[in-house]
Amino acid sequence: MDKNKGHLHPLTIIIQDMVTIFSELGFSVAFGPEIESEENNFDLLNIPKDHPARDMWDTFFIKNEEQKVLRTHTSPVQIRYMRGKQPPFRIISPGKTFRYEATDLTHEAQFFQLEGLIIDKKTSLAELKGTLNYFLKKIFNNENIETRFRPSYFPFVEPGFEVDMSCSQCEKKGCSFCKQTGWIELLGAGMVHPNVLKNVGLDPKKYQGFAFGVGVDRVAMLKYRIDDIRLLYQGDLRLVNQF
Ligand code: 2NM
Repeated sequence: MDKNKGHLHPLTIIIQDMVTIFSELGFSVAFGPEIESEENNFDLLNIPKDHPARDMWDTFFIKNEEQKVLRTHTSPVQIRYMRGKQPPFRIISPGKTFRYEATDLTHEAQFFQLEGLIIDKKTSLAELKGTLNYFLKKIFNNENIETRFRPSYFPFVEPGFEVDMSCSQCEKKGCSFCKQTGWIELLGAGMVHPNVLKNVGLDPKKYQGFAFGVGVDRVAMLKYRIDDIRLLYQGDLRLVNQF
């Protein structure tokens, strides 16, 4: 490739690849603002004010703007999409997200997330698992990838899971990427909580759904073997010219 011509950033490449994979599964792409109301970012997602669950997200608040935050996830995009529409829905929301965190090898205050959402009369954890398995095999270009669901807590889903992927580097033999465990924690997921459905005007007796969230930076780091997330945001030509 002619390095002088300019080219896409690795994060852009990954997001485009993810959009292609989910488009093939019938998902449309939804966007929303990076400055959000606390209502869309928290309340409607079943994360009430003064509830300890809110501490799961280290939040940037906008100065002199009552009840406005930098979105801590892209779920508020899905809240906006669901409100006032009739299911079935099948959407992904890729975008920038923000958390008030100290920066290190694996944390940045600004990063990218991609969340997915399906709402229909009938869905299942089997469909969630099938969707995530298909996605991971495609994005890592590796048919041997498996997933492992561990029960976990997110206020907006019930049941909720943390999803591990079998290590794409060592095929479960154990290596430095997976800290010798053979598994890599990669996604959060679950069945959408009835309160969230009610909050956007859907009847939880009529509709059900599942949702998942994945860190785009983390996928890029694993796929391209980048060991410091900060390299993705420094514009260093020695990194970006490799793509
Ligand atoms: C995750 C994990 C589990 C999620 C839930 C929703 C909504 F809006 F439907 F309630 N969107 N995304 C979700 C669920 C996100 O990320 C770790």
